[in-house]
Amino acid sequence: MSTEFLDALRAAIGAEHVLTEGDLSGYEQDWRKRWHGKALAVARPADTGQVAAVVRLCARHGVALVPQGGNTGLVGGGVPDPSGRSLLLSLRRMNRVRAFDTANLTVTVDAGCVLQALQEAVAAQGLLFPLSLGAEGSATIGGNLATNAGGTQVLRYGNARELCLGLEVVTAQGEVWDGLSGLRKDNTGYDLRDLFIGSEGTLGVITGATLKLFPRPAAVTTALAACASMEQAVELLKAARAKLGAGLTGFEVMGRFALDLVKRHFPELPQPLPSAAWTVLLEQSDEESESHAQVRFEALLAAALEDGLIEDAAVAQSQAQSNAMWHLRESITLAQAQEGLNIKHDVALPVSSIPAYCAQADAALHAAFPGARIVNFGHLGDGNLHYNVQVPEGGDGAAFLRDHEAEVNRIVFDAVQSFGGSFSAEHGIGALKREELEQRKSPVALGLMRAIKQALDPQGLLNPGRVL
Ligand code: FAD
Ligand code: 2HG
Ligand code: ZN
Repeated sequence: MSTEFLDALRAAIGAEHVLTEGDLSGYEQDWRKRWHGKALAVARPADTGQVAAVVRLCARHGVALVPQGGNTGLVGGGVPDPSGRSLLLSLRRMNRVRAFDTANLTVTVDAGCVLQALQEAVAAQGLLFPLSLGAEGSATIGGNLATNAGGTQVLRYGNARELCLGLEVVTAQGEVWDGLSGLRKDNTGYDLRDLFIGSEGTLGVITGATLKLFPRPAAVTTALAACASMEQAVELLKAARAKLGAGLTGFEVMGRFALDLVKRHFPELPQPLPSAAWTVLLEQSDEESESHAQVRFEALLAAALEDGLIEDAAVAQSQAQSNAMWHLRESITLAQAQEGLNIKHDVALPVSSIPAYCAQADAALHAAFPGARIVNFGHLGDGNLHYNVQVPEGGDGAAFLRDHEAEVNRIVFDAVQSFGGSFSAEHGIGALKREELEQRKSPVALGLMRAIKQALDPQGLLNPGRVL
């Protein structure tokens, strides 16, 4: 069967774009190196028509397929299982910017466009595509939409869902749904676009998207502030919102241990506030000018200092300093990877509950696992923490994960649930959080999700074993 299938695949997209030999680890292993899969083959179609042809072949031969963009996902959703029976469908060759409509403030792109390449193409038009995340040099628009990615600009611009006006999708049957509309308003029945966004490759293959663009702000300024406690960081957010309004475009928090790990693995990165218990990174976008932005920032920080919300602050005086501040923030994930095995939690909470959540979860974890190191950082402005756990210093990481990962997760997610939070804010479910979904989502919600999956993919060939 598989020879016949592979021959048909080669005929459909060209033999050189069907990979079965050589080092395929870039497709078969995830970014964190936690999942090591094996694909029947890697198919690299060139356009939507070829994607549809591949999906039709899969449907005819009963072959499961795993869509993949940049393979930067953090929940094991974009790599094949180890069976060697599913097809890895890589969208990376589909990387064209199809069309700008600058009057409508939209751009239409192929799903395999790399996010950073799109940001740059949009900037060349004098406009802004605000989605921004640490993996933007490799992550694709299709992957961003399939996971409903968040990142560092959600506070002002929303997550990937809010930035998408239209989609083009190849269905499980290999039909093309052309929903590439740039309309801001369209209440003509069920919202199919929103069904596919965040579906992690389980309902259809996203092949194109029409995205919202924005005018570029006149100035973007960055500052770091030192807070003695998470309570103060939350109070600072309140003050920044009140003083900067929609001008506040980023509000990230970094715990001391997260930055100590960065210092250990990237000692060359400047840390202007080396003893802060919590470092907040604030970003402001200003419609007037750089000097106007600096004045507003300095007024906000001076008042915060006077009110005891912060202990110290550093305002970036140049683009290079601003880049260095962001680089510090984006390096935490890399420092954690260098440090060794860890357990990631991407949780959402009402901002008002975050200090109490941290106190409760920290105490429960330290009581259960003395020496466990909590790497707490994230998008505080969105109520989204990456509340990660690094195994005890010098401990056997693999043994710790094998013996304790489930209990660590239970402690963290029980605390999250007790504050009305979510166990997955922006990374999705993938393979990693299926059990959590099963246990913590309501039976009614799960029933509806299964009915949708059954209706759209009755053969169960799209990314099986992921999400549901
Ligand atoms: P992949 O990893 O290739 O795939 C992810 C999922 O989407 C899989 O389930 C896959 O099957 C599906 N998929 C991919 N393309 C398609 C398609 N065309 N059609 C249908 N399904 C598809 N995420 C955030 O939300 N915020 C962050 O701040 C953030 N920072 C990160 C920083 C680092 C260093 C890293 C490594 C990751 C980060 N991520 C973040 C996670 C990840 O980058 C995002 O989830 C990203 O959107 C995934 O895009 P991708 O193209 O790499 O998708
Ligand atoms: C970030 O915000 C990413 O940097 C990655 O979502 C988070 O490494 C993590 O846990
Ligand atoms: Zn994040």
